[in-house]
Amino acid sequence: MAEETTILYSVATGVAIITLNRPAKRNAFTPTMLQALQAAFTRAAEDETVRAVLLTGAGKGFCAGQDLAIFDGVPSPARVREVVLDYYRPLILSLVGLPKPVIAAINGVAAGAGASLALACDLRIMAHDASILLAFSNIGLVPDAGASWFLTRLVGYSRAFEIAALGERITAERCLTLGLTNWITGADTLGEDALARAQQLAERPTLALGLTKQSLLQATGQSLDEILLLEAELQAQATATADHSEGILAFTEKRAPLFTGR
Ligand code: LHQ
Repeated sequence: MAEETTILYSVATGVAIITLNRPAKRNAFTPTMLQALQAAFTRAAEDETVRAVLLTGAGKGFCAGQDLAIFDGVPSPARVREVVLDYYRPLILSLVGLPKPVIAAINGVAAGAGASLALACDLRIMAHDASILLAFSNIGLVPDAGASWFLTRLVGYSRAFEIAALGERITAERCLTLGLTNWITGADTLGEDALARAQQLAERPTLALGLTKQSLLQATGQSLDEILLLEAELQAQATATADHSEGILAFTEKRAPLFTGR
């Protein structure tokens, strides 16, 4: 399969649908694919008609993480450091910096850096038979691509350690119990349900959601007063949006608001 087709991109009613598309390899990442995925995030960020992003995988898996076959054996520490810093770091930063809600529709196993990618999304919906697998320790590696950061925030240290150290598949049911996924649904209804959730998000006040993402992501790493100051700044920005004016008008007119994302 040509590299350029490893990431599919389409837009439907305000939702950018990004599909990891190397199904024969469970959508394992090659460097070119990582760059194409980052470009897709940038495209979704810049397109004003896009108000939510849906990320999913083609075929049986969501993403198997780094393609281990491309290294032709064990890569040098320098090469691994380079891949993690030059490809995964900007990818994850572009995902969390994307000022629109991103929902992962986890259609199969999300393993290694594929799990990291899923955990970096704002929301997750999983098929009943999907799973999350911190596969790193199974090959003697440590969590990367932000998995340590996201996992500890989502489930706390001890559960994060259990999941990372044992390298067992976490079923969708357990992900729901642990708070690793927001929703689960049938394998046959995942596409439809994920799109409905994304469309629901696309009808919300997009700019305010982007600012909300900023404050929530920073909240755990900063002091209360730092967050109080940040919230004041972000609130001032949100106040200047057309969606805020519409929200106030709709409230006074006792009707549902019609947000335009501006
Ligand atoms: C794969 C992969 C894969 C290549 C399935 N690579 N082919 C960053 C930077 C630098 C270095 C190191 O790491 C990192 C971060 C990481 O992501 S490290 C973690 C990498 N990922 C893994 O260790 C997961 C390895 N894969 C698996 O455990 C299983 O394949 C999973 C659980 C993902 C899927 O299991 P199944 O559904 O039973 O499928 P399968 O094992 O039969 O795989 C299907 C095909 O996909 C197969 O190819 P083949 O040609 O034999 O049909 C696999 O070789 C290939 N594949 N993962 N990561």
